[in-house]
Parts: sequence; structure tokens; C-alpha cells
Amino acid sequence: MIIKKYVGKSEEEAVEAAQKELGGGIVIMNVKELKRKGLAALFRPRQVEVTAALEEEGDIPKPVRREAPAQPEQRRDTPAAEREKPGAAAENTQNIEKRLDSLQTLLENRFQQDEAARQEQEQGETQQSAEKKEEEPSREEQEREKFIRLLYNTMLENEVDEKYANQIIEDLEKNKKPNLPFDYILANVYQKMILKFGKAEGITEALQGPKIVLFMGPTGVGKTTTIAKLASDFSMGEKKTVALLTADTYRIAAAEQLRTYANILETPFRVIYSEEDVKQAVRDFAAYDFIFVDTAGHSHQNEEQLDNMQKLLHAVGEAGDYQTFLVLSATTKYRDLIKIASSYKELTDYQLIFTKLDETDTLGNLLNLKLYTDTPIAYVTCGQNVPDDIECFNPQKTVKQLLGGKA
Ligand SMILES: Nc1nc2c(ncn2[C@@H]2O[C@H](COP(=O)(O)OP(=O)(O)OP(=O)(O)O)[C@@H](O)[C@H]2O)c(=O)[nH]1
Ligand SMILES: [Mg+2]
Repeated sequence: MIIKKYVGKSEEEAVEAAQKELGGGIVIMNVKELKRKGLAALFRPRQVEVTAALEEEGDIPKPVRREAPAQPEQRRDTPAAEREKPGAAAENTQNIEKRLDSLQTLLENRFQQDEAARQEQEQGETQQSAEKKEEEPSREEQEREKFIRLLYNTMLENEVDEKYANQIIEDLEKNKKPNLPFDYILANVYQKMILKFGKAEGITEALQGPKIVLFMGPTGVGKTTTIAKLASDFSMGEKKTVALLTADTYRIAAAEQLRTYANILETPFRVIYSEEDVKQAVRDFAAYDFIFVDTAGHSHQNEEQLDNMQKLLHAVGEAGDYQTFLVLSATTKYRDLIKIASSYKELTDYQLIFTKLDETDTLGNLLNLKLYTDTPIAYVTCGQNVPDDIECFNPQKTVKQLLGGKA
């Protein structure tokens, strides 16, 4: 793997320079603004540094230069204004994770703590066995193995499926060379995990006519709230025209919930009862950019409900260009998520949205479900506030958390 830093007046310029030299297959691992001190800050233009990585078979690893740990003010949570909002253009990489350096510091601190504990234990052993250990030639290699095990255990603590954690480590072991520095190992695991998450296309406009966007998922995961957040982002933020439909006729309150949001956003709203209603609505809102369709929460075990969903999908497919999103809660048990995702996969292809990230500290299921379904995550939500608590899925941020960093 090649890891290099590039500097430009903007992030885009630095990324362009990286692509020019390393090609399109790079992964952006870190972005930071270079801080100038004193008078230089006044007279010189802003400079942004990106760290780009390129996987290359047989490449001789180059150690990454250790940066000073991030200043306390850089460690704060990403403010809402800086997060990549769902309506923003895909190329907007403005919010790529900025704190890989601090993650490394954190992991190294943890490693050193483990090391200190181990050394204390060693001191308690007999002089003879201590001397014998010091003579062991592979001491540094042993430390590296421990560092890799620390990364592995951190993934498991974050509920990454053992199977996937093993894959990541096995991949690392395959290309292992002697004397790999810790930061190279960390960067390699980090990059592999980002690649595993991939990139979702998210909601895209139709070439012609409105794009119908259907949201499905279990009860209470946040489908309606997520639709309200996205509708707000696209209509208020992106100035797109959005119409809202609901096929949730199981509960009166469900239709009212979306109607209320539609009133606030001043977008049209309609309840659809039949396949013909779907087609009529698409004809009526033909001039709109998007038609978002809410659905009733379904139990993946209820055949009748799944049958109704199948009919709705069929009607939507006949009515025009459409996309589907499966909304899942990050708080649902792994085994249940697998069953839910599988039963919806039988109905249609979809992209994933994960809700309620604010209600759990362990995000392993995001990676597990991405890999299990081979389906990218498009959006994540992290609170009840409409429209603020939603953002485009940011793999850098999640991977950092999975390796022990703070959100
Ligand atoms: N903490 C937290 N709560 C959320 C999030 N998204 C939605 N909620 C809450 O979850 C509850 C259910 O949200 P809804 O949008 O009604 O869920 P739904 O999937 O439409 O529910 P049904 O239509 O009944 O299937 C509400 O109290 C929301 O405020 C989130 O990201 N974090
Ligand atoms: Mg709902």
C-alpha cells in the first residue's frame, strides 16, 4: 500500500493532485487544514492536506509520518453544519474523517498501557526466565502481533462479526512484511475497512420524470421520521420538489404524522390505498423531482404484510423510475437484522439506512450488514430532531469508531 500526503488550496485540489499521481483507485484516509502560525496565517492562503492511500500488490510499505496528536478543539464532534447532508453532491468530501491521527494516538496509548501491565507481570517472574525472554529475537514481532490482536479485539468489542474481523486480519497477514511500523498496520486495517463499506449512491434524480423513493422496514425503526428529514434536506436544502405519499393505512396516526411534516414543508401529501392510487399519484406529481413513499412497519415474519409490500413494489415499478431503501435500527440484534435483511432481499434490491446511532455505542452491525447483504449504507440518523439528525454515511467516521476511536 502506498500512503502519501498532498497539499492544496482546497480539499478538492489536494484530492485532484493525489488522483493525478496515484490514479482513481485511491482511498482518502484523512483530511486536515494546515494551521499557520503568526503573521503567515494572515498573508498566506488556506492549505488543506489530504492523506491518500493506494493498495498495491507487492508494494514496499512506506511508514506514515506520525503527526502530533490533534489539538483538543479538533477533537470535538463534527458540527451539524460540517456534516455531509443527504442532499449534498456526492463529490462533496468536505466531511471526511479528520481524526485518524488521534485514533492512532489512542490505540498506541492503549497498547502502551497493555505493555506496561505486561512488563509489571514480567518483573514478578524469576530473573532467569526474564533474561531468557529478553534474548528472544522476535520481541518486536511479538509486539506487532499484540498490536494486531488489539485491533482485532477492539473490532469484536464493537460487535463486528468474528468472521469479518478474521477476514480483515487475514488480509493483513497475507501482505505482512517484517518490521512493519504500527502506523502502517493501523492505516492498512483502516483502509481495508473503508473499502469494505464501499460507497452508496444514495437518492439520485431520475433522467426523466420524478424519482419514486420507497422506504420500507420493521415497525418503529424511524421510517417516517427519516423521510421527513430527507424531504426537508431535498426540498429546503437542495431546492428540489418533493411529494410525499404514505401506504401506511394500518394506523390513522401514521398518515397524520407524515401529513404534519408535509404541511410544515409545504409539500403535497397523499394516502395511497391501492396499486391504482400509486399510479395516479405518479401521474399527478409528474412534474416533481421526487416522490417519497412511506410504508407501514412490517414484521419480516408476517407473510401477508410481505405480500402487500410485494404488490406495492410492483405498482411502483410500473409507475416509473424508483429506488428502495431498507431502514434498520442500529439497536436491533444482529441475528434479527440478518433475518429482516434477508426477507426484504427476497422482495427487492435496496440500499441501507441505519437509524438510532445515538442509542448505541457499538456499530459493528453496520459493517456486518453491509457485508452480509453486499448492500451499501446510504444514510445514517442519530437522533429524533427533524431535519438535523441525518447525514450521508461516512465510512471514515464509523471505521474510526470500530477501531476504538470516539464518534
Ligand atoms: N433516538 C433516535 N430516535 C429516532 C431516530 N429516528 C427516529 N427515532 C424515533 O423513533 C420513533 C419511531 O419513529 P417513526 O419515524 O415513527 O418510525 P416508523 O418506522 O415510521 O414507525 P412505524 O411507522 O410505526 O413502523 C420516534 O419516536 C422517532 O422520533 C434516531 O435516529 N434516533
Ligand atoms: Mg411510520
